[in-house]
Amino acid sequence: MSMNKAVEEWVKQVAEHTKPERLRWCDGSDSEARELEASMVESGSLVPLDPKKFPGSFLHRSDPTDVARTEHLTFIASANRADAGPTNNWMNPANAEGDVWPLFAGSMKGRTMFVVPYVMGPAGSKHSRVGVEVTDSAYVALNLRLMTRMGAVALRELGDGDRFVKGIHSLGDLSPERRFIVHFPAKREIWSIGSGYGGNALLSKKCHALRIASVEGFEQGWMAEHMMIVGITNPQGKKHYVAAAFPSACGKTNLAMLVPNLPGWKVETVGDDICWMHIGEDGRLWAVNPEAGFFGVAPGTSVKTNPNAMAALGHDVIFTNVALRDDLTPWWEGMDPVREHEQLTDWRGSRWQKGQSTGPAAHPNARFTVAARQCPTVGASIADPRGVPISAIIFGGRRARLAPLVYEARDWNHGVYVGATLVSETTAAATGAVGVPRNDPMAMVPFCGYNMGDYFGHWLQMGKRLVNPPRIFHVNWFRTNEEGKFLWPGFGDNIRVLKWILERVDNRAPARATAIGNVPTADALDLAGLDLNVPRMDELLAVDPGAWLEELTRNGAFLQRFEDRLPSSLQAEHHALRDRLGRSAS
Ligand code: GTP
Ligand code: SPV
Ligand code: MN
Repeated sequence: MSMNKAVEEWVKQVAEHTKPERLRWCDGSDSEARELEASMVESGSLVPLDPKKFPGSFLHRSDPTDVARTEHLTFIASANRADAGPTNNWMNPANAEGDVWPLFAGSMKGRTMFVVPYVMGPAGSKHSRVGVEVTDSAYVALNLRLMTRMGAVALRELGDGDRFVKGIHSLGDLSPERRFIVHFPAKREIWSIGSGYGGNALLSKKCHALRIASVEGFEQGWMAEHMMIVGITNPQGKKHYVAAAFPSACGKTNLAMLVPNLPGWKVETVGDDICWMHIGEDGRLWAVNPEAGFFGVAPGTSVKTNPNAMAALGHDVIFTNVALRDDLTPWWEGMDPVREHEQLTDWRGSRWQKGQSTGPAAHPNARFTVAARQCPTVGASIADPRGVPISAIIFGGRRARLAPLVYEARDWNHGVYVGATLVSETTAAATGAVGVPRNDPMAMVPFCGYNMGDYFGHWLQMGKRLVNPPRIFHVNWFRTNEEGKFLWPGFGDNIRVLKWILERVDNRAPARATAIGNVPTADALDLAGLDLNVPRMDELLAVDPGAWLEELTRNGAFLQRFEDRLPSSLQAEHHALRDRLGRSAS
């Protein structure tokens, strides 16, 4: 493998401090992967699945105290606290040097240090970026090989340049007391110690492609977003691409792989989690998926809800924290019913039986890692260096009440307000309470590497530069009735909502203007073949001005936290909404 001077120099420095026993440059080859898998099987950190039913696939159990992102241990180390903003934990860079760097001293003793070069984005695209993660976790190296374009290809892309994001990762002693994920936006560097799980450890994903890239995008005039990307073709053959931002575990992967419950519609999966967007020469917004694989939520994934994901999971998959059947196949809640008296091994490795054991068999944030090319709906556009043109942007969250199934923002600035005031109930993707509503602008609160007041300003600026800005919508698949049952069938039936959205884009669908935006008229949604009665649809599409005024108050308090960094036009949107709600409530 061709070496790069700047990378070599940096790797040497890190090794001098972390003191690994061995150094291994990962080339991304099959033989390398087989070798790493074999050594992990031997050490017990990978369990091979049935080689006939799940060839090339493994189960990994992470430490039980290390099963989700830990937002309270994630920091932005910018020179000024104000540049991290009120939604980030800030760490003085000097304190990072003094308190966190010493934790890396000798942290790789007796271990192998893997040097993992990767490209985010299609090879040869001017939008792509190179990163190098050094890690003492073979699990991380194997995951990065599935999630990114990893190995020799990245060093080729970098050439003899020195512009790469530096990621230093060590498992340390896995103690939450000594766990830190620290980002240095100015020097494009990430330090992560004490966790081997997901977004804490696969530094290409949230740390590089969102926190560092969001800063780079702010400086260079593009956007790094927590969005899936999907192409949708209607029965007449007209295709639109859509990007959607939902908070963690709120439905991006499922929407990206949807199997439409309407005849004649086709779906192409481009990305399921991260989206980098640039203004093209035509003045439109173009999107690339920087990743090359999926790290998807397992529970709830089934042949019924997401057949494309299930088809992708047949071979060469790393499952993390799922349950294991005695025939060495994976299982999780929502996959298929367990047989009567069936005993499983749960995510911790203990025997488990439905109704007899406490807690779920799979961890609620159990995940699968799989290369994107294994998904039947992934097409050629994922590798297109130009990306795909975006016709609509969708924000959404989990709201048991209030937010209607779908509404359309009045224009770009109002859409930015809708994104900035996104509220969603928390999920198992991060540690902490589940089901608590929180403000999560653009689904980026855990992932924006700078002050979100400036981030809102960046969105507004991007809108000004766009010739034909995408229309902006808000969806909510998660309204429930008094018994807590979902009112909307979701999954494949979400195509009905996407159909209306794309007809709005083409100026062909009716809507009723409300204070919060445009809502489908009673007959505008295609509900053919769906058994939903009129009162239920009315409830799903209702806008209650009194309840929205309460929401407005809550959002007003949230936006105030940005003080003088809050753009005045967002403040103006807030007041305009207050006036419209006031008029419709009286
Ligand atoms: P991250 O990878 O954490 O960013 O999550 P994500 O946004 O990709 O979420 P994902 O699609 O994996 O969905 C998370 C959970 O929500 C799964 O358990 C899904 O089964 C469930 N879910 C997804 N779409 C729907 C829907 O339309 N209706 C309902 N009721 N549940 C859904
Ligand atoms: C998320 O939490 O939004 C994820 C999973 O996509 S992780 O990579 O662990 O952050
Ligand atoms: Mn995510």
